[in-house]
Amino acid sequence: MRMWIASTVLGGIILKPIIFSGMQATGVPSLGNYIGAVKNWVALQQDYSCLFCVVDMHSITIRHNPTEFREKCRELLTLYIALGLDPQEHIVYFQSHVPAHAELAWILNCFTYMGELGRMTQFKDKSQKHEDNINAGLFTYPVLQAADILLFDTKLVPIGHDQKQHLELCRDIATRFNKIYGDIFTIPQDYIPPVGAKIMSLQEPTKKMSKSETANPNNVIYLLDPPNVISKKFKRAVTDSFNRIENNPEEQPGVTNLLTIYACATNQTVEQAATELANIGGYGNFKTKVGDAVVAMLEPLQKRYYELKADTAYIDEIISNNANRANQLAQTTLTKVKNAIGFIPK
Ligand code: AQP
Repeated sequence: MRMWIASTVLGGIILKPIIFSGMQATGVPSLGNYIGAVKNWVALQQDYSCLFCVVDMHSITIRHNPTEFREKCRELLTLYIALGLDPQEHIVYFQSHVPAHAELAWILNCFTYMGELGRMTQFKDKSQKHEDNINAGLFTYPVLQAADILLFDTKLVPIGHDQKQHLELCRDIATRFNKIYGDIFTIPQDYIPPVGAKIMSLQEPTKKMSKSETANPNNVIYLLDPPNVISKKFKRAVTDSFNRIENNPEEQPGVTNLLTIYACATNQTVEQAATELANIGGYGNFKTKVGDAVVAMLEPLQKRYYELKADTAYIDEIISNNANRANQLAQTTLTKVKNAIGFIPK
């Protein structure tokens, strides 16, 4: 099965539609990254051929210590596998191991307008967050993201709400390119999970939970937080003075966020979770219950992570083998694009 994706696509017969998704190595992934992204990727592996990328090239719009960055990248790839992504049947790899990402990004830069990039809310938010380092990479970030997706004839891109605007831009770039050169790119669609597409900060529940948050670690549950730390963070989570457990994002953002987390951790709808917890007896008990559910969900995944981390030979083999498969697959679209533009073949 190892070459399944490569052989079916390179042979021109696509048995299953392709999914591409990625995550930046900007910190230990958060509970938001798991619920909003990876948990869904795991489920989607059944019906799609998937590429799951550690987008290390995207990650360098902020500065890192090289040794720590290397560790973060490896940690994220190992976590992908511990969380349930399958590197045999699908492809799990580092973006920087596939030069075609950067090549296609440059080409797509020439088909993207400054005005379009200037409208991206993530660029505006991150420019405010990193005022001393508003680099061109941050500005053209969505173009590299478009290249990631379009390189593999991707049909479906699982994303959280925060990435919707970028995917729309990707579709616009692909459509523009296709209008000039014919049917080169597959136009991708988004997949937004029905629950948990935006998990909020525990202390400031009107803001998204983000893994690179460092100002106050109580805002974020990191996937490798030990159980006692997870419980403590939930106990400190901000709620309100209504003293009722309801799905009411406008008036009760903190409670609604905890309810959503509980629903995702116990595989129920938010309404089912609200009914179950309505009479739990106060916010203290409610927060303990949510903490316990998250610990129960994460503990086996953490155990698996530490086992895999210790097996360095196995992880090395996956890194090399999966990079080869991704490189092989990436050439099909890149060659089509280069030919369409008029570059002379090697
Ligand atoms: N809070 C969230 N709730 C649901 N989904 C989320 N995602 C991120 N935060 C939440 C989804 O996780 C995937 C990977 O995201 P990313 O690392 O590429 O970048 P991001 O969206 O900027 O995530 P972070 O955690 O906020 O990273 P930093 O702090 O580095 O900016 C995406 O599918 C995203 O929607």
